[in-house]
Amino acid sequence: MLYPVLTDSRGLMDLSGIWDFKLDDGNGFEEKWYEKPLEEPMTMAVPSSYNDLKEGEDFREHYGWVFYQRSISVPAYMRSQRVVLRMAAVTHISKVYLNGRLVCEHKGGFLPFEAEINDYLQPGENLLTIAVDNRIDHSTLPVGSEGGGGVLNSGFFPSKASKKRNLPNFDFFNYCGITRPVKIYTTPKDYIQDVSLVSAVEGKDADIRYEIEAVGTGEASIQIRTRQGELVAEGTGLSGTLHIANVTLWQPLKAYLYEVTVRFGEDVYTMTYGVRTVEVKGGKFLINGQPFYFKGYGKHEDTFPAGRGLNMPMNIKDISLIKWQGANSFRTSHYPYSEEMMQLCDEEGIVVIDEVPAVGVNLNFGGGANFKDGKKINTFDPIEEGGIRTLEHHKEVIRDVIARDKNRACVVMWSIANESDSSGKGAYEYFKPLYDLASELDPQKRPRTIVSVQMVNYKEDCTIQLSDVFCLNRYYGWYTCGGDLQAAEDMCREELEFWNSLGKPFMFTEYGADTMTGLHDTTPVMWTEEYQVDYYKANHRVVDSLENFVGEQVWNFADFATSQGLMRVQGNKKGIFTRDRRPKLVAHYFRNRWTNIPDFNYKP
Ligand code: GCB
Repeated sequence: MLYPVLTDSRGLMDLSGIWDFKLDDGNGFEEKWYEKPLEEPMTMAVPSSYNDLKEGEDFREHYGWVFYQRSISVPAYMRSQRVVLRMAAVTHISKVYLNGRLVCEHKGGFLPFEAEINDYLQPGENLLTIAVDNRIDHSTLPVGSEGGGGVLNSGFFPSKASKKRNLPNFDFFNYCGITRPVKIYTTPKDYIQDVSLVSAVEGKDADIRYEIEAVGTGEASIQIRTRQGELVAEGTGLSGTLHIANVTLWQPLKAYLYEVTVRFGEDVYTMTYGVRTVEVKGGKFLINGQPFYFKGYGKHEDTFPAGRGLNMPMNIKDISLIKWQGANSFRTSHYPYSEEMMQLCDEEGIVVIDEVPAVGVNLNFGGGANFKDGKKINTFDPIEEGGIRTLEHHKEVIRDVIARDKNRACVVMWSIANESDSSGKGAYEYFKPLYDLASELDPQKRPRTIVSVQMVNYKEDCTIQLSDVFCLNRYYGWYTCGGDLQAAEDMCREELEFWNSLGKPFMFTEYGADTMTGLHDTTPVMWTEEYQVDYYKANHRVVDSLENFVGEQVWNFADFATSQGLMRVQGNKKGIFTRDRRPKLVAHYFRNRWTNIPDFNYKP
């Protein structure tokens, strides 16, 4: 799906601002709140998660629907074109109404969706309402406990619930709302629907295969220019191959983007495009033919008080910190990030592992989420017996993330899930079609992975058969062997030697230790800043000696908000930076390590 841009043929309006807002009291749909102005509404920022913007537990932990509303008008000269309403992300389920009529419904909180609204618009003011449901269960991605569990951390002691609430089967706060911009854009009636670009590089030259998908009739053409405006290649027709002589490649941390202009009839669409190749060969991960070493992080879109709401200044700051530290990459744990962040990574040369929101596809976790009628349920058990119901939606999110990000140079690999039950019975049958789907849909045929959870039976992990790169989340020295770093190092070495022997590239996509900033000790103990440094040193003694180990992404870039729990101190504290981006001791350790590790050819 194309990102909306302003061109000679296309109009664009951003509906960001203060909207009216109301929590559903259970009567919102029955009383048809979407038909008239909300009574006694609150104010609410769009885009943003709503949870931290008003006070009180009832608000922060609201379970169910909320209503957002504002009035819009679309100038008459724009209404003569095709008018499209586009939501970049609404978490998790939404119904969009214009003047009381349902325009569209959508499931999935991290990917864009849109609808043509010409038939719903009237001259003058129009009432736009977006109802948003934040409930998660066995059918949503991310996955939550069924039916709204109420008990947090009951542990050994009897506990009861005062109300229904979301019980995430994942470790980040269930922020929700209209988290990314809502826009209106227009196109001519005959228009460009999609563009796909794929590069092949030979010596100093590149061939760019292009495909334009268009609706209606018209002549199609494409032009590629340098950033200075010099024309380097052009073609006509809906598909073809363009040749760029003396190409400037997009390289990690040395990004170069060409300007692409596509025309179809009256319609014009412009975008940037970086030329680079990605390939897995033997135990190496090649970018532009050179063995690349990933240095970076698992991140979150998580800031105060916007929650998961688009925070452009923080995105700029984060990229600056990534560069300060000598890192070159991150994973969009655990959901696709905003289009603005992906554009920034394209511009700044940050290498991205793009993950779909499939976190929690694992009923071995979770506060009682995995028991039905007193019987243990396995993740991939038949649906009637309580097994996971995510498969169809999982296909949708893979389809949608590839449709959105397929042309991005920064994206070098798709992550199909995080910490799924990949050694469980039925896992191979569930995941094989998803890997196939990603290959089928991605014009660039990028490598695919599932980020795997630490487990005793790691040799039974179905990702061994399916992944192009083995991505491991491992906590030797924290969740196992916590406080005994010698044992941690020994166990880590034993497992990693197994992965190294398989002949494919493998890497850490998570490893880390919770650390309270300001806690210090001469003898490093868990939670101190010194322990975090020693934890990483122990792990590095192992990975530096393994030739197929192609990258280290720490958990996490910064401290982040989670549900409340006995293991969380106002959130997860494994950040290299605090939530407000101050460095912990370990940030300096990594700066020193990473500025001494080259981006290419680190391993012999
Ligand atoms: C994991 C998860 C991540 C958690 C992390 C932790 O393995 O993938 O979402 O936040 O562990 O800190 O426990």
